[in-house]
Amino acid sequence: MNGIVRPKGYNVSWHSNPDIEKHHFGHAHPMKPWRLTLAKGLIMSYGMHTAMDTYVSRMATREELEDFHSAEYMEYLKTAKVALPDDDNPKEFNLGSSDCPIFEGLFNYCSMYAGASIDAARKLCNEEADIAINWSGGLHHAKKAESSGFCYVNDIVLAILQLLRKHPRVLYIDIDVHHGDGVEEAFWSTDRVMTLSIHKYDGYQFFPGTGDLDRTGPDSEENPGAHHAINVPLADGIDDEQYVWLFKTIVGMCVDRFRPTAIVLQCGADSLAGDRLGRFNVQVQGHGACVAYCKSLNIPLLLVGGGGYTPRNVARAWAHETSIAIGCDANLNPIIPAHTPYRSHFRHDTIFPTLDQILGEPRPNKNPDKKIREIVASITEQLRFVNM
Ligand code: V1S
Ligand code: CA
Ligand code: ZN
Repeated sequence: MNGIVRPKGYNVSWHSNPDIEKHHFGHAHPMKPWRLTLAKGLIMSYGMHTAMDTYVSRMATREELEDFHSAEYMEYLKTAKVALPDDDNPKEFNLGSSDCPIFEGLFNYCSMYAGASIDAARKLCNEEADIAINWSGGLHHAKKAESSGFCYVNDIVLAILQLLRKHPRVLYIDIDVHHGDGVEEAFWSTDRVMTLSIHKYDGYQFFPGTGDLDRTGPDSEENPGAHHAINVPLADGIDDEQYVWLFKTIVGMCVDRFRPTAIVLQCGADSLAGDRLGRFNVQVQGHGACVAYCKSLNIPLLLVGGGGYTPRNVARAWAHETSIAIGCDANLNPIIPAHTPYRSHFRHDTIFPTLDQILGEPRPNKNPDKKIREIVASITEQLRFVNM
């Protein structure tokens, strides 16, 4: 066996629902809920589920969804008729675009991934889990009354609202290659949530076009949210060495200054090398090192998924990160077990497919070390204004 032992005195809860995986955004659409089936297959073939409390998540209720979303938007989402995407005739609430198509079972899909994040947050609040995981969540672009960028309901905001019932301060960290604009906007005016997103930013073109370094919160010093939004804009091709250094340095500073009592880490896997939409050169090891660092802080931790458009790499990263959560990463055999479902999807040039090696042409690294140090200097200065 692969040495999977349930960690003593340490609880990890895993929230998933096979019904989520069956939904289809459409043939050409990059978001494939089926990547969750691949991830689950890897997690279970390594036997990791035996070291966690596993829950089949339930659907969020309308009341729970309306903790953040408007009743009008939820009503429209529930009753919207399946239609071919049409970018020329924008529908209400941005539904029906090619980014956010209306597909069969849409409302159930949204209620299920949101229910899983809400349940996961409650496990942390009740101290029934030290780490709670929902790989189907992490849909960070959704707004109060608008879908955006493949996200319809913002499960992260709903989960943070649960955490705030018990926790005075929540740190939200977002390693998806895109800017976590929906979460940032939702908590823009509060000093109880600090948002930190690391993302590709080129001023305008790369979706969603926001997240510059000087976007730090409301301008008015009287607004409690001032200085509580942290944005780390990067260029193409950042590698593990730079990314992990930056992550640990900035997260370390935020934790020292803000003293969060809970952390939510959005683990969008489109920051990995070889992603269909992403532009970075981060490897499974570097992505996982961010999870390991958050775990080492010994603060209740919610892990959610997010983007990730090369399904075999998404599955690799989230399986590896599950192993970090339960503490068996050092003991795993990197060769993917022979009985893994859909094992042929993981094949590459070596004879045996492995968990940690991902394919993809390395992109030239356009992030000079000097620029990375300037980002850290700017955030160091910003954090001086956060009251301790
Ligand atoms: N980049 C990108 C991209 N690709 C698509 C797309 C491609 C084919 C389709 F059939 C449908 C959509 N859309 C985009 C981006 C949205 C990226 C969302 C990332 C989500 C996340 O990973 O952060 C979290 C889950 N949309 C755009 O760039 C907008 C357009 C401006 C260009 C693409 N067209 C299709 C829509 C309008
Ligand atoms: Ca991000
Ligand atoms: Zn993304």
